[in-house]
Amino acid sequence: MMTIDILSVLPELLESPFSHSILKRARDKGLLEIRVHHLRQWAVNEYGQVDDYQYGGGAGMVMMPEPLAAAIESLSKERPYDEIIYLTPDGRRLEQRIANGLSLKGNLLLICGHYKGIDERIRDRYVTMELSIGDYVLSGGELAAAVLVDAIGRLIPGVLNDETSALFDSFQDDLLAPPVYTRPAEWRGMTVPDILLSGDPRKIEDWRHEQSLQRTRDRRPDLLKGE
Ligand code: 6GU
Repeated sequence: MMTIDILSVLPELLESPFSHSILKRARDKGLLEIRVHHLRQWAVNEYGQVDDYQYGGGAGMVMMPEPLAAAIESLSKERPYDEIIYLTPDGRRLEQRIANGLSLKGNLLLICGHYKGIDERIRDRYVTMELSIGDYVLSGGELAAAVLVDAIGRLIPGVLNDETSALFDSFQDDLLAPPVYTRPAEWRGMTVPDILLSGDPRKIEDWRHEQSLQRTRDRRPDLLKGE
């Protein structure tokens, strides 16, 4: 059983993403537990304050160290974390191999930043990994956390069955996935490639691989160069 705890000031944003489809199944099967914690539980005062002005001036608030430290320490007493991950646009860019690695861990704590981010000392003291989901700015870390949990959750052993196997995903072998078709065999004059109807598994496998290569060359040559 993998446990993912998430610290957030907007836990409402994280209610739906884990309650459907494959992540729902992972939770129902007891393979994944997700707990979302409201950072305000650890606020510094009765007003629920968790952020403050930044030293040195400038627009935007910074998440204070005390609530984050209290939350991290309190949750860490319940279960030791393999990684404490801060979602931030200046983190390492998430890619498939990182998700693969994280899917084999036991307990993860995700910290969603807001405003201008969290006090640097929390990063220095507690955070073991910093991840971004791409080179653009989101208004908070929650949607990034949802993306990360989805990418990890579906890889946990036992979550996917043969039909949904992750082995053939785009990126799993640094190639994009080939095109796919379903019925009808002819739709508005457009047909399905003959090979897919041939019933010859070898030929189909070769065709798919060739299509994957072609598609990757056309769209993402950087993947072939191992960039
Ligand atoms: Cl992890 N957080 C925010 N706020 N923006 C992002 C991001 C994370 N990754 C890409 N953009």
